[in-house]
Amino acid sequence: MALYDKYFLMKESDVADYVTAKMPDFFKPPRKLSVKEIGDGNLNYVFRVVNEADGSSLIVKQAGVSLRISAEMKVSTDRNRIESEILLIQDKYAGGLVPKVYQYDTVMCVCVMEDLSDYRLMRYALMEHKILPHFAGDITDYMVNTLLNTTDIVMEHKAKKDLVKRFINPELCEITEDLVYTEPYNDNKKRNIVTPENVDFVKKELYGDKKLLLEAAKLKFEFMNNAQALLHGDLHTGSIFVRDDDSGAPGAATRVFDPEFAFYGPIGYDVGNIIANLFFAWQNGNAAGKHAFCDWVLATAVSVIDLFKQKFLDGFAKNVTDVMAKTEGFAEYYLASIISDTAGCTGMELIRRTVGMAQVKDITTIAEREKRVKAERVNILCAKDCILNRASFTHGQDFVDALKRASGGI
Ligand code: SR1
Ligand code: MG
Repeated sequence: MALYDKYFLMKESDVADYVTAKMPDFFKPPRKLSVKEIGDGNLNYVFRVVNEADGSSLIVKQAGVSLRISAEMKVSTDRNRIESEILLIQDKYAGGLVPKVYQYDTVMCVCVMEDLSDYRLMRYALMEHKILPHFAGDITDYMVNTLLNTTDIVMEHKAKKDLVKRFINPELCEITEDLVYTEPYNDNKKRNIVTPENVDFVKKELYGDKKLLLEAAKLKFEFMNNAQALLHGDLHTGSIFVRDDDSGAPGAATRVFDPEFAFYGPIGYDVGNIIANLFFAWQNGNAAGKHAFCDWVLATAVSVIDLFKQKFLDGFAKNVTDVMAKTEGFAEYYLASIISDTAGCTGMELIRRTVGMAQVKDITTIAEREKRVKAERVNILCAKDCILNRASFTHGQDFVDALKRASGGI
């Protein structure tokens, strides 16, 4: 049996032995372990291990040296430690909304965690046009609790700086700096994927728009330099599990996972990712003529922003420790800048998923060509509105109005 004292990338056939060696007491006898690789992301390998004798199960997630999306892209396997450690922190602040970590292993770059197989990926539920009534409430609890509690507003400042150090994540941040904040605006690495019918549109509206390029550059440096809170860092609907709320199972209907892009950055990056990915779901529903679903998506986007604001201000008043942050008017000032950053980040995510190398199935599976071409143009126009006018975004309705303006303008 392997000693696991040196890293190797496991295959399905290695995982049962690994679990038996590392967690000898987890599966009760009689044991008949089955293992299946179920990874769906761009980076890692995810194995589901089930004891067929009693149905108990867990997840083994291992970081590979090169990425699944591209063998040429190499990223430090330390991302697995970052993910494991942030999940433990988030469990403290937003318990019940993240998977439990049972154990992590910095040699094999493995995190062993709770199996959430009674949940499914939110993106796929949205692509079936499912309405998720608890989503806005759950995700705003998650965001306010994980983000506000890791800021200088609440944390003792030296303890916060310690976290900044622990979550320096240069290689994963570089992916975001390239894929979100650079390539969509100039295709400098020739990795953009542009639908042929939209090539001229993209040249004019993105590569050729100097005002947009300047604002995108400002947002890039905000992303790199505003160590505001410990972010999830990749909070799209493929990083969220949801469950049919009528299942009667205990626990929240929503679980947020996969925070390997975690680092100290601007809060608006996480919130903006949620809004942009709701808009992708809206595009998919709109192309399929699912009007009730689309209305729910827009109402949810409004609620996400407005509930976030309300919960953030409540949490701020209850938990603020910094003496100067208690100054009258500061909480509102601080929150207003988060909402305008959120608008900017919504725009950046909308654009990068439309023309960058990592696209989203909500858009790429729109089968009717004309509808897909239009959806992409609407994404880009909506994004530009969010980025260029971000200072005037204050409420959830402002985000939805931007989508409606863009949609009406095509
Ligand atoms: C090379 S990784 C591409 C994308 O997948 C991840 O989920 C992040 O969103 C990243 O930008
Ligand atoms: Mg991921």
